[in-house]
Amino acid sequence: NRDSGTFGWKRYHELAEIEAWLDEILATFPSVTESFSIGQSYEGRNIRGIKISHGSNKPGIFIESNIHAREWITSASATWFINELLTSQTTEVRNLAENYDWYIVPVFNVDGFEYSHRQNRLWRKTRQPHATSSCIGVDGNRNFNSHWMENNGASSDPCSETFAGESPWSEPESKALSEYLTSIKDKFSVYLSFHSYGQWLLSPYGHSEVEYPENYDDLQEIGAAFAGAIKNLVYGTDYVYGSTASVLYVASGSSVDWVFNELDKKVGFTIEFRDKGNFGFVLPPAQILPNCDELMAGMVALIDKTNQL
Ligand code: ING
Ligand code: ZN
Repeated sequence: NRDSGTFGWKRYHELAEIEAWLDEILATFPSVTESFSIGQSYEGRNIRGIKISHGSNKPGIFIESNIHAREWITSASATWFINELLTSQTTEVRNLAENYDWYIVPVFNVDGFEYSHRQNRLWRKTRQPHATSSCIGVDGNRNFNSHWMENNGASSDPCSETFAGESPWSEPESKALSEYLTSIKDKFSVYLSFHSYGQWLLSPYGHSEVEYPENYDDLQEIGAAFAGAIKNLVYGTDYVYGSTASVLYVASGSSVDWVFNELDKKVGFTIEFRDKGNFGFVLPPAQILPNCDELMAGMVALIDKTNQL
């Protein structure tokens, strides 16, 4: 059941299609799914999520996807993953589906995502205007209140792609997510943020390349399991793992760092999906399903290893 109905994963879908599909899924699996809302975006759109649960109080896993508008592979993969949790009959996936409470937000930056479909394919930020500049939007992944703007890990220039915002939580989207996550903080233990591109599994911290979490060795073991499982698939794709600042660059005020530091979570990762720059953000639709296969293999290994530690 890789490609069901008129939705499917052979092309990218816009927000209205994703929401219609989500409603269909909720109507088809009413006993194990629940709709939730993070809140409203700057332009007034509802930021929607789906909870998948086969019973009360299983350990929770939260997936935030498409915080950056142009990273379309993230919502394509998140919707595929939702579909797998609900329809796959393989033991590995059934175990994932039935032993955890899943909270999945397939398109977090709804305004930016819509803009990337209609106006500018390579738009990254939110869509709130700025009082003293004609440039629009904030990097949602720099707007969280954890080491905000420290160590040059974000920009104070409204025209920059990594503009951190006027203040932490200046964006209604990040503020709403922080409040929602706080309200369910006892219900989840793993936080994942989907991005593209580069084929990395990034752990905290982003804000510093000299500081490391006290459980960094554990996070590295999880990273090795994740990358190994993906490498073993027929595609042989390489993923590199390590802390965000050491593998990629210093980035302050990210969602994962905030969840890790302020909500006291021990397992938080950013997954940077395909590719390594050949197509970059404009990943061809033919690579959606291969990327999804890698996500599932990596996810099974990540959860397995997390449980062993
Ligand atoms: N990369 C992420 C970014 O926000 C990142 C990298 C991950 C930064 C985790 C901070 C924390 O820049 C992309 N491609 O957006
Ligand atoms: Zn991103």
